Formats: sequence, C-alpha cells, structure tokens
Amino acid sequence: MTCNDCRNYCQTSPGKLTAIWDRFWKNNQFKKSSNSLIPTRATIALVGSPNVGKSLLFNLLTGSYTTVSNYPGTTVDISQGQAIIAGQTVSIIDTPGMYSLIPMTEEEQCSRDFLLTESIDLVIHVIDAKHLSRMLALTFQLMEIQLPVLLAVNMLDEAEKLGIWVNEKQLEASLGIPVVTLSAYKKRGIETLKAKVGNYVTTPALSYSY
Ligand SMILES: Nc1nc2c(ncn2[C@@H]2O[C@H](COP(=O)(O)OP(=O)(O)O)[C@@H](O)[C@H]2O)c(=O)[nH]1
Ligand SMILES: [Mg+2]
Repeated sequence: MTCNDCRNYCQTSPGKLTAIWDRFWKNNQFKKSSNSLIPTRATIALVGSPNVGKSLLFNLLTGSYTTVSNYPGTTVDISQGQAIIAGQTVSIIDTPGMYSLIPMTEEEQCSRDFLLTESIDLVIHVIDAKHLSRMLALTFQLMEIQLPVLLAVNMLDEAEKLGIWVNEKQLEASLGIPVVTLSAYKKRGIETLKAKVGNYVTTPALSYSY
C-alpha cells in the first residue's frame, strides 16, 4: 500500500508535513552569516526516551551553533545544529523524547512523524545503560521500519557504579548494528561515536540488513 492509499484512515499527510519541513529547513538551516553557508551532507537524528542524555550529546556534537524551533503546528521544541564529522558538515537533530513508535504524547507524535516523513541518513538511538534491555524495545522498532540505526549506550559512568558492564562488541554482533558505549557527562566514547557515525557520512550507501 502506498502512503496515499491510507489517507482516509490516517491523520498524517506526508506531503503536507514534508512541505512544512522544507520551509523549516530553509528558514533555519543556514541562519548564520553568509560566509558560513556550508551545505549539509547528511542528516542525523538523536532519538530515545526522555532523560537518556540526547541533548547533552547533541551539545557535545554541535557546540553552540544550534537552532531551536517548534515542530510545525505544535509547541514541541526541536533543535537542529551542525557538526563536522569525518571532515563533512552534517546536520544533527535533537528529537523530543519518545518511548515507542506508538505515540502517547504530543512529543512522541512529533518524533514519530519526523522519523517517518523525513529523509534521515542515520538514527542514533540513545539509551541508558542502566536500563538496557527495557530500552532496546525502541531499537527493534526503529530497525523494523528499516531506518539505519546506531545504538548509543549512554550513562556508562552510572551503570559502572552499579556494577553493570556493557559489552559493546557482543551487543553489536547480537543486534547487527553499530553500537557505541559512552558517558556524555564524562565525555567518554565521543570520538568512537564520531568515528562510527563517520561511516555513514563518507559512505552514504552503507546499510545494514536486519
Ligand atoms: N551521569 C551521567 N549523567 C548524564 C549523562 N548523560 C546525560 N546525563 C544527565 O542526564 C540528564 C538528562 O540529560 P538530557 O541530555 O537532558 O537528556 P534528554 O532528555 O535525553 O535530552 C542531565 O542532567 C544530564 O546532565 C551521562 O552519561 N552520565
Ligand atoms: Mg532533551
């Protein structure tokens, strides 16, 4: 079934949303002075439950040149910034917290709509290492809808204090997607994250089969 076939049953109008987002990007993507108009090669979205460290990670990746806007038609904040990864300028989006692709709140609805309607080169699913198995449910949902997913297991410092150790390589082998363990708070694992994200920036055709 194509998207248009289900229009009568669903509230989301992909064409309309895309048009709104086109305007959003045009207004916000190159807001800085004209000598810093650097085209963005890839779009990377940070997604995950509330309070897992998405915004802290977003700030570490983008620095202070960010734009905060309302998601079209809502009062939900969505931040967009740029980062240099593997020598390329990439666009990083900090999405509102979501537990599942089946939305219960306006924030989740915005994040879900964003993921389903926009062209995204990589989704970084940020999870809390202390609640690994519970949070993997959304990872599987993202993989199921064929999005390119990188799992960022954050809050490693807190997990380690509780005696929880995460085996990055084993998790990568089990899930079949790239995994990075990190502590955004301690700035641990950020370079490894950038290196793995760099694969998506320099090799756009790279994809994983689940
Ligand atoms: N100990 C620890 N705290 C973190 C880490 N990452 C984020 N935090 C803290 O967790 C809280 C929520 O982070 P935030 O980035 O706002 O989460 P978001 O809701 O996913 O955007 C803040 O107080 C952060 O400073 C981490 O790796 N370790
Ligand atoms: Mg946040």
